[in-house]
Amino acid sequence: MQCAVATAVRRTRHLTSCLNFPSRISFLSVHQQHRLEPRRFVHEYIPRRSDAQKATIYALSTPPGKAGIAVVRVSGPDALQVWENVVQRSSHSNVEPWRMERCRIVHPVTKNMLDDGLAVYFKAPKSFTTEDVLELHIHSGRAVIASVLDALSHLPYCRPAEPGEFTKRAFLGGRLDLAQVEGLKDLIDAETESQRRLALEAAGGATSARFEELRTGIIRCLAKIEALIDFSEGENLEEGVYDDARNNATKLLTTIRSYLSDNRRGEIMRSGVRLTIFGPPNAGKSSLLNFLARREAAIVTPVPGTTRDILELSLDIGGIPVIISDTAGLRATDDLVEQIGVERARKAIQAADIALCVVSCEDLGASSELPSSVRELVTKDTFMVFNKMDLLKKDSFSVEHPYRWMTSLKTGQGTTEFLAGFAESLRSKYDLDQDGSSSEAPLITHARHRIHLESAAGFIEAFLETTADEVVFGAEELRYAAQAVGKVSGRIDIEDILDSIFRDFCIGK
Ligand SMILES: Nc1nc2c(ncn2[C@@H]2O[C@H](COP(=O)(O)OP(=O)(O)OP(=O)(O)O)[C@@H](O)[C@H]2O)c(=O)[nH]1
Ligand SMILES: [Mg+2]
Repeated sequence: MQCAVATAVRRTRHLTSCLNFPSRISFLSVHQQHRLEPRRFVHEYIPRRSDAQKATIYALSTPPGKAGIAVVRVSGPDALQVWENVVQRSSHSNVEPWRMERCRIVHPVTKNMLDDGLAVYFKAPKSFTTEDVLELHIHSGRAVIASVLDALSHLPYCRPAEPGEFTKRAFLGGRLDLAQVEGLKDLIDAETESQRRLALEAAGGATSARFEELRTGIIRCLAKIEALIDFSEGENLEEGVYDDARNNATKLLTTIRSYLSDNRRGEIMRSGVRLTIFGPPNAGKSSLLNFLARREAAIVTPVPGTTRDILELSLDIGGIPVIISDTAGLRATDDLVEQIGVERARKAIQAADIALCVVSCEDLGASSELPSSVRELVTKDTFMVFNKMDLLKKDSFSVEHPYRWMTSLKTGQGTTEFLAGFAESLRSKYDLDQDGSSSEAPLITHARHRIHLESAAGFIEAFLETTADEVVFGAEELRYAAQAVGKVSGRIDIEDILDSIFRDFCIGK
């Protein structure tokens, strides 16, 4: 039976590949032709060693400057030869891989000693790049680093690495997939606890595993449909295979849709929440920015209309990365520069993930109504800070709003409560715990992931629109869906999984 299935798979693949011929497509409806279009854009990616990869590369892997240690990394087929030329040890035994050794680093031509350090050799494929790798741990000083890099440049088989080339080799060697590469970059860039956790998850492969689970699920549906194509005529195919595939595809679609309707939580956690402070002139917007930044970042004066252009700062609020914009006070004005500032402020409010409106208590109307300049911009999701409470004469204050605080940025009254409440609101909005971690890490952390998942959802929907008589087209839609999900990790060759699934696939199961 397995053998028959394998033959069927081959035949089916031939059949589906035939669909690319224009003569066949001309028999299809416009709708079907449209559905088949994307195949032209699907390039199956098979990692291959490029010529450039054969070169041995080197680079300083730690930041330049004064520090205890600097690491120079060498990767490629001649890494061991580099060792022989620049590393001098007291022992004459063979180099033992993955073992740090005390050594002298010498110039390969003059044999002058450059530094006293440590060296370690990682034998391929058990290294970061999957190639032979040599790491020289030297003292981090400008002259030491320069002399070691200069020494390596004298080796004709070595060249300086290009930006990201070590990681690129790790990807090409299959050590990391694309989602892990992104995670690694995010980990290096992480500035807050929530970013670190999210990036670590992606770099460690947990994110890729979740995408892979989705892709495998789609391929399981595809395997059933392809078997149906080949066994439907005259062979004993257990009933319900098509309905089974449809039910599974519907479940997968629900899962993908749930990942997509995440409020862009992962992207926001990775790149930072965009927070725009807005309000009438002189309300204390710039004072609030300075309070959050704990420094005099913005100019504060008693003159209404002080802030003209947008001032942007990146801050960590309760473990969450926040990009705060201070904007010009909103008012009608004849001043051209201020008009531009007000226009920019309006755009910044629209582009914000969170808008924070600062209103001076002095500017509230007799029955606590908001000034007209901000009234139409405030929604139930807007964060409200009623500032200058030190100037409030009335005992009662009646503005009801879910996110509302009262402060005096002059006396400090209410600011502690505001900061604690604001951080807590951010955490609950983005579903984070006290320390900035998330109970369930969001799957989508890059716009690229979202595009591919949306496209996969579209193909599954198209599959669900096909009838049992159109299984050939249905199979194509599922194939595109699997490829779209595979693009997230850079694995879009589905043949391997298809084979492994078919190996224990039994018709009707
Ligand atoms: N009494 C009092 N004055 C405050 C308070 N907060 C800020 N101020 C003062 O109000 C004035 C305006 O503050 P800013 O922070 O520049 O106000 P802004 O909203 O940025 O003003 P524009 O940039 O002109 O739109 C300054 O003189 C501040 O010192 C407060 O809580 N109480
Ligand atoms: Mg200002």
